[in-house]
Amino acid sequence: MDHDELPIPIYSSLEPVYGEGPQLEEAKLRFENLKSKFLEVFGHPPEVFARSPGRVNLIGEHIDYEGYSVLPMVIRQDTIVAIRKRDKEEAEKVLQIANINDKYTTCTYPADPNQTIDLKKHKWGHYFVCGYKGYYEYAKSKGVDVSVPVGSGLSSSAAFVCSSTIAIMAAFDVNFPKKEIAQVTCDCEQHIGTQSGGMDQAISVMAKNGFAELIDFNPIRATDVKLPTGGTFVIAHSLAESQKTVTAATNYNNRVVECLLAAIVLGIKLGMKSQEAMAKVKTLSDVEGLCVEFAKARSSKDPVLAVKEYLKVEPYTAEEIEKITGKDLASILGDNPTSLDVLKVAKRFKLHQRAAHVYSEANRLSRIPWFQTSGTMITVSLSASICYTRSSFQCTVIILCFYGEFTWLSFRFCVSSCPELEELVKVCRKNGALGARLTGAGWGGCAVALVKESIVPRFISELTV
Ligand code: NG1
Ligand code: MG
Repeated sequence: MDHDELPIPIYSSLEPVYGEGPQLEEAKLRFENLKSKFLEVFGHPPEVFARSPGRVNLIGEHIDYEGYSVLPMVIRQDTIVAIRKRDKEEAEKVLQIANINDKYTTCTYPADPNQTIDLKKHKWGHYFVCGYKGYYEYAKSKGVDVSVPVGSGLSSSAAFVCSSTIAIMAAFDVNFPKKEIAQVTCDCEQHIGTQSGGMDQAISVMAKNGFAELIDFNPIRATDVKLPTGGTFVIAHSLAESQKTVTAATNYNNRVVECLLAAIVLGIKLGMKSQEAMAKVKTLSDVEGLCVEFAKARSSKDPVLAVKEYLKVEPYTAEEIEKITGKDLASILGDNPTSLDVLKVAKRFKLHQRAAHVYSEANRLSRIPWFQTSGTMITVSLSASICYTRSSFQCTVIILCFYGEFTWLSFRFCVSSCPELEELVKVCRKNGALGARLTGAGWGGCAVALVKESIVPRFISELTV
């Protein structure tokens, strides 16, 4: 059976997940701590544990929500959720969510899965409620106790949402194929107010030991990619926190909205009727086909050229877009409250830059020859250097290089809108990284560096403050 069709494994022991030796010992200790904290807070031991790993994205940034493939891999750091379903007799029908770290105070929510998450008041427990609501879109029952430890290293909201969803499923003794869980968790993290694309949840649920995964969307699919040996990806935290839910209106969701508007305007410029564009076009990948069709009459099928030709570089005002579409922006955005929040603060819309980024990043990914193989990576010899400087998304600049006979996927350079991360990337490069860049949404968080195995210990010690 296809890996993605398998149900999520519920382990009866930790060995298959953590292997053996110090890692397993460390994991056992975490589970023991979680168990005693649970007992201390709720007066009962947990019934089940669920774990979901965090991830690092190697290439394909800010394109998952536009329907394009990405290449993440999971990391060992994870989130563990312990759960117990309350007995029917137990009085209060509430969700109580506690954390092993006292910094995160216990949260209580109604047991009603139809509750609305209060996005104006951000609480860490909201992520659990995302999983809870998502589960109920699948199945029905009530009353849960939970204790959650903080993930270490590269923490991920998706790891929390996924482990919560899996724990809830396990507490209710149900299981689904991985690709269905991936879709449910992608959809339910949207309750937190970010219009995320689904990469993080998909890789957390569908990862396979020893591989990165090429993740495709619509429908979600994972293809194993074996990375070259001899190199190590080192992930380092810039210590700047990216508060994506707080800054969503100016940062993440702003990019999603700009991409949608770019897609609709481009669709119209390429010949679609305005009504048709607004009804059919949801992402830039929806318009790509149109660029190709339209380009038959022209010399190139490259959507980047269509962007150059039809979207002006100067940012658009709301009035300009409304004139092209014949509709006001709020109704184009379908009265989605998080998109309307974007409208409240955005003065201008960078349609050209966003579309150019998405098409060229997606193109770069698709041109990597090993993605054309259906199974694992093949060794390719590629003499060309693909160099691309990206400033169009104002969160990352990447140059990717492929060297001669042996392929090194090398992240050469990265600049971000966050000074701490820029600095960290420079430090990585100065200390011998073949390349380094930020990973994920940006505006804080982690950098990923590709380092030759032989220098890893020295590299890590240079980076440690
Ligand atoms: P991070 O960096 O984990 O917030 C976000 C999105 C991804 C993807 C990347 C950019 C969530 C949960 N994840 O990741 O879907 O769009 O940014 O490539 O919002
Ligand atoms: Mg996240």
